[in-house]
This record gives sequence, C-alpha cells and structure tokens, in this order.
Amino acid sequence: MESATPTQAGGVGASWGAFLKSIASFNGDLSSLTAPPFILSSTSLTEFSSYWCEHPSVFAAPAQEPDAAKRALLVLKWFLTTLKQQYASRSEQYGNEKKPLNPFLGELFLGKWEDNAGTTELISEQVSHHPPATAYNITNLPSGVRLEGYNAQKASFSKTINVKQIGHAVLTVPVPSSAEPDTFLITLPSLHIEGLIFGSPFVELDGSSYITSSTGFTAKIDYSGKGWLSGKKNSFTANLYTTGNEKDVVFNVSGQWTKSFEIHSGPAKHNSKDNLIGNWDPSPLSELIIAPLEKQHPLESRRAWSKVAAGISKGDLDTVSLEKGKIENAQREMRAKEKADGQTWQRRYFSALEDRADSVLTGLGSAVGLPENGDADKTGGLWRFDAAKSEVAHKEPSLSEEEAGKMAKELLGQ
Ligand code: HC3
Repeated sequence: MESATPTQAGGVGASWGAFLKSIASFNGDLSSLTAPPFILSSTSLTEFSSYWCEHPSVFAAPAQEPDAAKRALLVLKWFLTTLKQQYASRSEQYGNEKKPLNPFLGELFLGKWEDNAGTTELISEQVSHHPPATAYNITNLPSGVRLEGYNAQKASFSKTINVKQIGHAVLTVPVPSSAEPDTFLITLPSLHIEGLIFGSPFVELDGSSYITSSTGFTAKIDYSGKGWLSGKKNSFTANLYTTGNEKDVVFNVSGQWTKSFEIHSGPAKHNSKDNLIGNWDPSPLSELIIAPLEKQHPLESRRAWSKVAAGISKGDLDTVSLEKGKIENAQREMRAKEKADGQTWQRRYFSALEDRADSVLTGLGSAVGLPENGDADKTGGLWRFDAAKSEVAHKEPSLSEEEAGKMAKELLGQ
C-alpha cells in the first residue's frame, strides 16, 4: 500500500502543508475536512461497523459461559480483540490512515460471516447526516449474541487531530440456563492522529473506555501510547472489578491492542506466572461476505460509491469530484423535497427512541458516565435496532433493474 509521505511526486508536499494549515482551524466536524487527493480512501465509514466482529467465535464465546465474572472477562477479551481492526488495520505498516468517505443519509452496508461460529449477520446504516452518525446491529445466529450501537465523532485540534467518539454499544448475551440475558454497555475510546507532521498518519487511542454489565461487573480500559522516553505504542491496561468498587479487581488484562495481551486473575500488582490465566495473539480474521455489486440495494455503500471509488483508485480526481457532487446534490434535493412535503427520511433498520427512556442507559449509563439520552442531541437521536423494520426489509422482494435505476437517479443522481 502506498504511504502518504510528503516527499511523494506531484507537488504532494505542498498540498500536505496546506492541509496541515487547514486542520489547525477546522470546526470539529470531520466530514468538513478537505483532505488532499492522495489521502482519500474509497471506503465509507458505514463499513467500519464490520470491525466489531472479525473473529465471530470470540464474539459468540460469552454465551457459553455460566459464570458472570468470567462472562464479563470474555466480553472484555472480545472488545480488546476488535481494537486492532477498528483502529490500525488501515495503516498497519506505514501510517497511511486515509480520510474515509462521508456516508449519505440512508447508506447501508450489509454482510455476513460464515465460519465455525455459524452465521453472523451485519447491518450498518447511516442514520443521521447532520450530525453524521452510523448505527449497526450484529447478530450471531446460533448463540443469539447481539451487538447494537451507534457512533459519531467530534474532533478538535491541539497539536494534532483529537477525536472524541460519541455514542455507545450494547451487547446482549444469552446466559446458559437462564431466561434473562446479560447486557453489557460499552463506551468508545478517544483517539488522536499520530505521524501527521511526517505525512504518515495513524491512530493512537487515549484516555479510558468502559464496559459495564447487568450482572454487576465493570471493566475500565486505560490506553497509552509511546511517549518520548518510555512506553510501547498501542498499549493498554484493563481492570475488571465489581461495579462501584474499583479496588475489587477480579481480572486484569494488559498488552498492546495491535499485538498480544495477557490475562491475569486479581489485581495487576500480583501478576506473575502463577495467576496468568490466558493470553491473546492475533489470529486469522473471518472474511465478511457481501453481495456482488449488481445484487446490492442501490443504497448499499459499495454500489452507491462505485464510480467515486473507481475514480479514487485510478487517481482520476475529475471523476471523483463529479461523482461525489452528483450524490451530494441529489441528497440535498431530496432533503429539500422532504422538508417541503413535511416528511422525514425513513431509516430502514433503526428507529430513534422518541421521548422514551432506554432501559439499558437508565440502568447502566451512570456506571460508565453515559447520559440517559445517549447523547441523542449529538447523534441525531438515540438509535436502536428496529426488528419490525428489519423483518419488512428482509421480506421485500429485490428491486427490479428499472426500480433500482430510478432510486439511484433520485437519491444519488446516478
Ligand atoms: C477519525 C477517523 C474517522 C472515524 C473513525 C472511527 C472513529 C469510526 C468508527 C469506528 O468504529 C472506529 C473508527 C476508527 C478510525 C476513525 C478514523 C481515523 C481517521 C479518520 C479521520 C476522519 C481521517 C483524518 C484524515 C487524516 C488524513 C488525518 O488521516
């Protein structure tokens, strides 16, 4: 993969310098960031939801565990194994994190994994455009383990781009021989971009994030990077304790989220070979299966952005801006039409909880510092998977070519 070094040919050095100047004064909305052409990615942010489940058997494993503390540990382990994919997979070797495509409202990314964990389904939908927010639902069918969530980003500039993630995820785990599932509320880590000045951007996580369970366990994960004098990049330490009592550490996990980590029982101060109970070394990923372009719904990400993506991969910037412009204009016109008709865009798989309390946030939010409204004001709503809508979408006959063409013209200008 190419590296975004400022020494690349074609006056890239100059445009990188201009980019660095422009980010020093941007307004916090990452979608408004104008990046130089060589740093544009042809992957939309709706695709990033798949990073949550590239090891489906690790995702499903907690459903086999009858003990609540060990189940919470398996959930923590799964969460930690997703970090490499989420934050480092796009720039593993050289530091070439690019600017993803800004999803349009209603954009979909659908897929499934088929492996020794059975079938795991992914639904990702852009549920809000201003502010931009993506919602997702992932279900492992045999175990019934299900993750749903939504996220948005708020950026600021201080030495580099700092990104606060807004939103959360909820993991529901059926419990062996119990009618009540275990519910886990998950917060999202903050991140910043490193290597910006050298033209080789990559993500480093910072601060802390949390996972709290309905059975009374909380994990706090502290992230740190390579300092000037000490430390390894992508490091973390995590403590799993009984909720409300941070000193009562049942398990601790430490290592590098891009490499490997070790799990010990009890607090870290007692770590030795004797209380080492497990470890993780990155293992092969399960491949996400997505429909071929011609079988996809017109709003599915890869189909909708295919002309833009082709332009990006050929370095044909005229095509990129022409095709992007078509989508943006069609979307603008659609929103104006909806406004004139007093209508709103109907999300296909998710609904915003209007004036209704969300039981997960009400019950568990305070343990991890999440407000009961799920930051709905910053994400266009408190989004939850809508099983009834999903059933309708599943039963809908696929669109004829003519219908698909009409929809693509109307919504995407194509
Ligand atoms: C900040 C980010 C866009 C958002 C990405 C998120 C937070 C999206 C949700 C996923 O679950 C996790 C995730 C991982 C990476 C985050 C991206 C890293 C860089 C990108 C910026 C918009 C790009 C900035 C441009 C440049 C050239 C400096 O890299």
